[in-house]
Amino acid sequence: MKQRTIKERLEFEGVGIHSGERAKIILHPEGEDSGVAFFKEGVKIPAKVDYVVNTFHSTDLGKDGVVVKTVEHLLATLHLLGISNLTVEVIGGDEIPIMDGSGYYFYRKLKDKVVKQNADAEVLQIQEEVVVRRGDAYIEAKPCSCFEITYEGEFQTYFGRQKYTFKGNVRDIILARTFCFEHEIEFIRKNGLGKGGSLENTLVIGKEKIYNRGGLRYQDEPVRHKVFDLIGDLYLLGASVRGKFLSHKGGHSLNFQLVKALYKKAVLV
Ligand code: 3BW
Ligand code: ZN
Repeated sequence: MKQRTIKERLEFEGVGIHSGERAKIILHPEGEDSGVAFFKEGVKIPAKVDYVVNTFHSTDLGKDGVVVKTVEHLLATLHLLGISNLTVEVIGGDEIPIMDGSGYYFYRKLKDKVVKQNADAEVLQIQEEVVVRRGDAYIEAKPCSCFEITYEGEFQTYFGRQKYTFKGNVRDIILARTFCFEHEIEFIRKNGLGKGGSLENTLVIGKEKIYNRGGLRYQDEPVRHKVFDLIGDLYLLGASVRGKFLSHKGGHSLNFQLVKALYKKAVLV
């Protein structure tokens, strides 16, 4: 696989789900071997595991006191498109716009702008099984020349148990929105988060119903979104990944643990 960037700069604008602030991001093409990075207030933050500063309800990166929040959905879209060289300039707020809560807006604008470069892309291949755990949650990564991700969720309300396996078709996950449970909202807001969260960008799940008019985009939308999140967090390895993944009730912190563990063990192909 060749390295990829974009043909020309692209802009997105919108509210941050946690900060509630409007921000603009400008995606700039970059040359071979540049990698993906964020740029804000003169500081360049590589999209790599070493720069993770928070994994509570989002994945945030930081360096030299500058923070860029909620990078996971944009990174997932870049990972799915194999875009390896690009800088994301963040203007205004300190958070990537949530758009409609899925990767759809990013994907739609980016997909026709992708260009191949000459150098071969780095691909991270899982060489031996790695498992990370926290309480009853775990994520397994196994060797495979494929890229396959299964997510198993046990949701208290409405959805119950759900399991979904992604086998590479972007359409199966790109529309899946972020979600939260009605009973979580108070706690999230008390923590100063979710200020930009609304039915416009989040699937809000009640005990017996979905609050969003229009309902679900997939019958198992939450677990598909969880797969999407993991694809984004895995891109913090700094390269596309090959392997078979199973996440049982995982989230950003466990994803982060996995990425740290893989960083040591995986081998570049
Ligand atoms: C709630 C939950 C999250 C809101 C406040 C009020 C409303 C709507 C939203 C985000 C990992 C999947 C969900 N990360 C904001 C965020 C929020 C995510 C975390 C998760 O997609 O599990 O990428 O604020 S949790 Cl009405
Ligand atoms: Zn998400």
